[in-house]
Order: sequence, then C-alpha cells, then structure tokens
Amino acid sequence: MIIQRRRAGCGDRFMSSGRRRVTFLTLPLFLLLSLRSQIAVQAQADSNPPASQSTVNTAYTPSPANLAARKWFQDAKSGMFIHWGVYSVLGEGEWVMNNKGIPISEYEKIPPQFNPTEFNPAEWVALAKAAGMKYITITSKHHDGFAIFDSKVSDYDVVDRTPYKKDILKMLAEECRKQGIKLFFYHSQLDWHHPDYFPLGRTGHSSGRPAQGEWTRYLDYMDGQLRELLTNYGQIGGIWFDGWWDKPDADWRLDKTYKLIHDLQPQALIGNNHHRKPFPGEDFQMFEKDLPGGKTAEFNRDTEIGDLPLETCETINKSWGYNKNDSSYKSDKELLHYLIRAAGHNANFLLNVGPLPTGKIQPEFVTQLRAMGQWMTKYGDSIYGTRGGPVAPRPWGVTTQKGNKIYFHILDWQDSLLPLPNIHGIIRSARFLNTGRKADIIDTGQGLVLSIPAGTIDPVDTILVLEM
Ligand code: FHN
Repeated sequence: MIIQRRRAGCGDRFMSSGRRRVTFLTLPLFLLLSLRSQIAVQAQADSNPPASQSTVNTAYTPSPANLAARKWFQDAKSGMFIHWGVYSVLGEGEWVMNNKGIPISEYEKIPPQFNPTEFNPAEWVALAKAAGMKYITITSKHHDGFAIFDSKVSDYDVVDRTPYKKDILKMLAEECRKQGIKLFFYHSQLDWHHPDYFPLGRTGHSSGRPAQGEWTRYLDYMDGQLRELLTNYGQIGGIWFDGWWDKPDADWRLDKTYKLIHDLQPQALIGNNHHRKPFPGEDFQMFEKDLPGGKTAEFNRDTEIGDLPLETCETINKSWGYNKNDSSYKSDKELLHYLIRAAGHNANFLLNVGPLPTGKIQPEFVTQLRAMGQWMTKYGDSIYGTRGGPVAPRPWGVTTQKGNKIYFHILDWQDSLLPLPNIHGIIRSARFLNTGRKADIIDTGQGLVLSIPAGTIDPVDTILVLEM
C-alpha cells in the first residue's frame, strides 16, 4: 500500500510503509473537493448514529430473544418478498379486484380456478438461497382477504375454496426450516372481502359489501388468523403488516395485536408498512420503493427514520403480484446497486417475486436472482453482517463496516482519483476486493484521495477495503 502525506504534523494516521509519490497536477482540485466533502462528511459521519444503537419504545421492551433476532435480521441483509394469491390467476397484479372494481360475488369465482400443481417450495427456497437471500417474506393474506393457508376462523382460504386444497404456508415453512431460511408472513390489515371491515377506508368501495359491519369483530377475526400464523407454522421470523394506511385514523388496536404476537413468539419481529415513524411494539421499519429517508414514492413523503432495524422492499419489474403485461425488468446492476446502497443506508433489501398461478416463478426473475447470488458469493463479505457507515451515503457510492473493516462501495465513478472523507483511526491496510490489489491512498491533510488504477473500476461495484 502506498500512502502519501502532504503536511507534517497531521498525526501518524497511517502505517506508512512505502515510497512517496505526489501528483502535483490534480492536487489543488482534489484539495478543494475533499475539503468540501470532508466538511459534509464530518457533519454526516457524526449524524450517522452508531449502527448498533437501537432504542426501544417506552411502552414496549423487546425480549432478549427479540433483540437477538433483530441482530440476525440486520446481519442477514437480503430477503425474498413473495406476493402470491388467487389474484395471480388474472395476471394483472394483486390490486386487480380494486382496480377493476370486481365485486366479491365475481371475485369469489377466482379461487376455484387457482390450482398451482407446479408449486414446489423446495425450488422457491433454493432460489432464494441461490440469490444470497437469508429469509423469505410471503403474503399470508393480501388486501383481497384470501388466505393462502389453512385458516379455521374463515373458509375463504386455499384449503376450503380451491381445488389445490393444500396449506401453502405449511409446505413453505417446512422447506424453509429444512434449508435454514427464516420465514416471515406479510399480513394485510386492509381486507376487501370481510363483511366487518367497516366503515370502509380509502379503498375497496366496489366490493359490493352492505354498508354495515362491526369493526372490532373484524379486528378479532384478524387477531384470530394471526394467532393461527404464530401457532401452526413453527417459529417464524415475524409479521410484515400492510394496509394500515387504508384507515389511518381508525383504532387498529395495535397494542393488543402486537402483544398477541410477542406473547406467542417473543422473537418474532413486527414491522408495519404504515409509512410513519415506528409505533410502540414494532421491531423493524420498512421503506417501500425508497431507500431509508428517500422520498421518491409519494407515500414516503412524511416517513421519518426511527431507531429500529431497517428494510427496503422493491420489485424486479413494476409489479408485486404476477402481472403478465409487465416486462419492465430492472437490470442486474440496478438491483445490486439497490442492495448495496440499502446496506450503506444500514438497511436490508427485500426483493419481490410474484409467482405464476401454476406455482412457477417466471424465468426472468430466476435469471436475475441467480445473477445477484453470483455477486453475493464473491463479494457478500462486504454486505452480510455489516452496518451502514461510517461515511454517509454519497452519489458515488456507500460504505459498510464490520469489525475492523470498512468497505467503500464505489458504484458510480469514472475517474482515476476519488476524494474520500476523513476516516477516524489508523488505516493498517487498503486494497481492492475485486482485484486483491493494494490501494493507493493520498493523505492531503484535508482528506484522502484514492487512486484507482486503470482496469480497477468494476462494472457493478469497485470495493475498497480498509483494515483499521
Ligand atoms: O398495496 C400494497 C401493495 O399491494 C404491495 O403489497 C406493497 C408491498 O410493499 N404494499 C402496498 C402498497 O404500498
């Protein structure tokens, strides 16, 4: 490693072991650049809370098992989101009932057509593992109210209403346990089918339900199905709630529901996609279609980042549920950059597939997930078990840290010199993970400048590893 120091007295920041070389031509420019970024970085770095800090809400004290599960979750970094249900038969996404104004009487003609004889849970779980994913989050019930598990509190489920008659979640849970993958259940609080989901909220106005119903009876029903999910499928990773935003002013009795879950399985992690700062009793915070703090999605406009473990969820094309008309696939590079930037924002990446009504996952998704897995096999060390920082995210990339290692993920940079913010501590070694080559870092006194030799830039992620 060759490190060049500009000014005496800037403290022995490095273990200098080599020759000195100074490139006078470009230095003034980079002095300027590094100065500017360094000031920003200082502010940022200090504002980047220590990755391990997660405060609990006063009203809720997570159990030691829950805290351990949170650490596992943050180390896992990558999960598979699965949106699957009878809506896949129509192949127009999971909102088809609402978007097409299909009344319940018509929509109930779909379950008899749902018969996924090619569903092979071993194949799905193996694909998640091949993609480098450590957990799966599957829709137990989506907004259409249909349960893909055997519920005793309703017959509106895969066992009672479809020719398939098998408990899909039971099959998947057994396979996940066999292959060492954790299983989370997405559960929609919003329900376009249940007669007691009343008064209606923002959606579901074309379901054809009578304008009456007993809200607390609906909440009892929901808690009933949650008790089944927390009782009949072994130890689960947690519950991923969605749909609260349909009735943001309603009393959802969350304390009671969250207590039910933590009483049945204290380690289970609760997250709620309400697009608000976490509520008491929650264990992780998700951001849909945005990195934490991002506001590209309208519903994230008012979302604040809390102190809980973070997760970003995204689609490979533009659809969650199977949509035969959607071929707008993101590139492998886009998906990997999303995963890497999420890690740099101290968040997991939950990437979605919407399986076909046959039970197969479409080949385009399989190809892209395998490509992600190949990258994770090579460079997963710079992601798994890391936390975001110490340098806050940058246009050129992000940093992740683990033990005495700091990983600079250079995602978008073309030049041969990159100004880096100051790093606290002694840099013992610096090398590029992609090539194994030692890295040249110039200490300008106001900051560092990384020299990126020709041929070092990687098409996806040029990773500089500093050992402190
Ligand atoms: O309405 C749902 C949608 O169908 C999907 O489940 C996503 C996944 O995060 N969440 C809601 C939209 O915000």
